[in-house]
Parts: sequence; structure tokens; C-alpha cells
Amino acid sequence: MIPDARESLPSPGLMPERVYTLPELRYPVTLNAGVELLDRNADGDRGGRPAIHAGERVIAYADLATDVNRLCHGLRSIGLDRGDRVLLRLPNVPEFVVAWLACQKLGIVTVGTMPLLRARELASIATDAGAHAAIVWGGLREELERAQQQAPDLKQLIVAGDAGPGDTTLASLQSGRPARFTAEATSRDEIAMIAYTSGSTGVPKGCVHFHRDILASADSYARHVLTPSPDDRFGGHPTLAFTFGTGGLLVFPLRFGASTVLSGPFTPESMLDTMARQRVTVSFCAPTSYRLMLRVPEMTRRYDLGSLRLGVSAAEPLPAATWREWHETTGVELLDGIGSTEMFHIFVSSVPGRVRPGATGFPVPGYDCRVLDEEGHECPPGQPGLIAIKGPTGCKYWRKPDRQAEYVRWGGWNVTGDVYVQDEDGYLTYQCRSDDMIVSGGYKIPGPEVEHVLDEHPAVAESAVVALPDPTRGFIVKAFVVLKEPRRSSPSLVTELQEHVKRELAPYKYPRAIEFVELLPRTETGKIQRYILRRADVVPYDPGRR
Ligand code: 3UK
Repeated sequence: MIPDARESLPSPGLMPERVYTLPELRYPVTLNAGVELLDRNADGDRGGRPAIHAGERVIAYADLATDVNRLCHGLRSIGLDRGDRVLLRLPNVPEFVVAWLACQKLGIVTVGTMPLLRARELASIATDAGAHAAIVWGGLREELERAQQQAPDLKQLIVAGDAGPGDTTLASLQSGRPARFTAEATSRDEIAMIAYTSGSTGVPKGCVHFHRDILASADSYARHVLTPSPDDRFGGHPTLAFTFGTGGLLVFPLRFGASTVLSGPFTPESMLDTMARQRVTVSFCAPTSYRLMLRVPEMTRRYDLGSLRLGVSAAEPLPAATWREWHETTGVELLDGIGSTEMFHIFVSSVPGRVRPGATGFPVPGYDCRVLDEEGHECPPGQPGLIAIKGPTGCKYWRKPDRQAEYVRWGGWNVTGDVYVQDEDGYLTYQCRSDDMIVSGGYKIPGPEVEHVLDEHPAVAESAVVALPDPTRGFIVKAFVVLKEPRRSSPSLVTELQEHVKRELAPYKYPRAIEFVELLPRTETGKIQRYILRRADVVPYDPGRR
């Protein structure tokens, strides 16, 4: 028997009361995200309107509902049911949206995984989530099959896209099934999805989101900051498996009867081409991607971005220079917004017409925000401190009672580990992270996780990983490595260590810079002094000296 997903959460008494200040955030007790996002449009007067654009394909709400409902019957026919966790491993294709919505209607908990993840990362997520089934894109199955060897409970694969003989496929589950399906009457406080974050230490943490959290993010951030209409087309590159993408490219467009534009892997040219051709009106990208697009020669002459009315920038800080260059080039305001996997989406954001380049902005309507010192006291304006937020979404960890206790210790305030300054006018400006998490091109890379994998290499005695400033990616991963045999240091060993990390972890985590050193600087108690490594004034190992 698969345990009820709700069992793992702390008792209601431990859950700090959540604030619902806006009337639109009060939801009925019975609430299903699939029904609210899909059926409300398909069964209303929007059935014929587009829900998804993907290359040449345009899928109307009514047709999407038929696809989803058939899959609901199919998933149930193979024994999947309310409360089960199902892993999703798909690129940004319509099948992702179909699978996600079908699970929601069935009360199945979706566990999205980023396409770049490797076997060991996938196995630890599948095991932690207790997922017995996965829906996988044919082109991405290999790594998941490797993961199955380490996660034997992950038994059932359902293949979408290219499949082989004998596979259970998405299409075969849908075939011949009825076009209508009555959704499970889920409760608003029932788990809809678990989103994994590697956290600053590299131990995966499952962030739980209820049916109402998903809608609350749309009804606070998207509704108030982006003021969407059914004519909007949401586009961008974040994977649908990352809550930045789940929100921006699935939940928000469907919540407002608008449409989503799905596209293939990011290159600056392909993103610009999609935005121009598909008439995207609201884009979701990381600052690094906006910078890379600005470097495309004759960008505005080659790509007509006339449809774009707003650009959302998140996942890493948006420097004032990038904001200004994008504004001068396109006339469009970028809206910086800080979000996190725990919070589902953006909780502090710039507001159209009131952007101060370089600042993130203001708390999103529905969220309360403070800047706190280490003891939890509020910092006066101008003094940096830890940002803490409280609102309709927030930290609920899957089977991590100690992490949950931390949240309760802060009185129900979500402390993300980011350092902020608030000025007299209320603008919040990002300073840095307070831990070992490296943010590079919007990707989150826990330093200790990279160190752990480097240390597994036979040539390595020990290593320390820090963030090195970089003009394009914000920061890059730099590893300081002590070799067992210092004489082996060579450019080819650098490449070998980089390849080793890329094989074991999502490739974006590899150290773009590696420096061989004799010793790592340590405190008297043996802790590595990362601030010294960040200053990069350590003495590199010189083989000529021995
Ligand atoms: C950093 C930012 C400065 C910050 C995310 C929008 O990035 C998202 O989620 P993750 O869990 O990472 C969270 C951490 O990323 N960060 C995000 N946005 C900004 N730092 N300025 C920003 N604008 O360290 C935060 O704690 O990967 C972003 C929506 C949903 C998301 N999950």
C-alpha cells in the first residue's frame, strides 16, 4: 500500500497559520487545480481558444481537456490513484502539460524533474518521494533507466514521444478511453505536487505544494503584477519541471484563459525566434538569457518583439545594466522577481511603471516581508539582513521534520538564505546568499555537492568550491583542488575532473574553473575558509618548486 501523501506533513498545530489577506485567496474546501486550470476554460466559453502553442501545433482548451481526460482513465486503469507520487521527466512539450493536468485531476502528486538531472540525482528524488511510476519522454529515458538500478521501487515507466515495442505509452493509455472524466474531489490542503530543490548542502529536499498553493501563486503574483488577459501568450525557457516554469508557462496562462508558448532547449536565437513568431506577450527568462539575447547581432532588426509587453526576470539577480540595455533595445520593462521552489513562485517583484533598476522591488500582494538580523529582529532601513516572507504559499517539506522544525522556529516565516536591504521607500535590493549555494546563470549549484563528487575522483585528496564573479553568468563554479599526487596537475586533468562532474551531476554544476592548490585554508577548528578562496589570493601549487 502506498501511504497517504498527507501523512508526512506536520500536524496542523505545528503549521503556522498562513495569511490570506486577499479575498481572491480564499478558496472553497474542495478544490482541484486541474479542474480550475483546465475544465473551467474547456467547459466554459473558451473551449475553442488556444491553450498551447508548440512549433506548428496549436491545442485548443477543449482538445487539451479530451487528451487529459483520456489519460486520467488510462492512468487509473494501471492502478495509479489519488495520493500516489508520479515522477515526470519530459522537456517543455504539450505532453508534459497533459500529464501534469491528468495527475492533478486524479489527485496524483506530480514530482517534476529537470531534464538535465543525472541518474544519481533522479534516483534520490524517486526514492525520497516514494514514486513507483514515471512518465518519461523517449529521448530522456536512458538516464532514468540508469536511475532505476539505484531506485528499485520506481518500477513503472510510461513513455511519451519515441517509444519502443513493449513500452507502456502515453498514447496507448489514452487510446479508446472516454473523453470525459470527473475529477477527484480533492481538498484545498491536499498535496498536488512535490518540487525538489537540492538545497545548499546538496541533499534533495521535497517542497510540498497544495492544490490551493498553486492557484494562490497565480492569484497573488500573476494576477496583481502581470495583470494577464486571455489574449496573453506566455513564453520563455524555464523547464516546466522547475516551479519558475510550472507557474510561468502552465499555471498562470491557464488560470487566466490565456495560452502558453512551449519551445525547445534555449539558445538566444531560438528564444528570440519563438518570441517573434509566436507573438509572445509575457516572457519568463533568467537574466543571463536576456543578456545572451542582447548579444545576438542586430537583434531587434532580425526579430520583431513588438508583441512583448512585459519580461519577467528571475532565478538570479537582474543587474541595473541588463535592465537598462533591454529597455533601450526593446522598449520593454523587465520585472525582476525573486521566487523559490519552497514558495512555488515569485514573492517580491518589480511593478510595471515603478521599476527601480537594480532593485528587486516590493512584496507581492498577499505576502508580508521583513528583513531580519541573525536573532530574528527586524533590521532598520539600509541595514542588510535575511529576507523572511509569509504568505499564502510557503515551506512545507516532504518527510523532513527537522527542516520543517526550522521553519516553525522562525515562527512560520520563510527564510530563504538571501541577504537583502530595504530602503526608506520600501524597495528591496538583493545583496548575496548567506550560504554555500552558488547561483550561476539562474541555476542553483550547492558547493558541497560538487565537492563531494570531485572528492570521489581517484586523483583528488580534497576540494573546496566557491562562486567566482562572471560577467555573463553572474557567478561560475570555481573548484580549488588538492591532488593526492601534486605532480599530476595538468590541463588534461582539469578536463578529466570536469567531465567526471558532468557525468555524475547535472552538467550545469561542473566547475568551469579549476585551480590546483597545495593546501586549503582552514580555521583552527578545521573549517575551510571560503572567504579566502573567494578573494582568490591562495598560492597556486607550482610543480617546479619540488
Ligand atoms: C535566488 C534570486 C536574486 C535566491 C525561482 C522564480 O529561482 C527560483 O527557485 P530556486 O529554488 O532558487 C531560489 C533562490 O534563487 N533567486 C531567485 N530569484 C532571484 N536572487 N534575485 C532574484 N530575482 O537565492 C533564491 O533563494 O531554484 C524563481 C520563480 C520560481 C522559482 N522556483
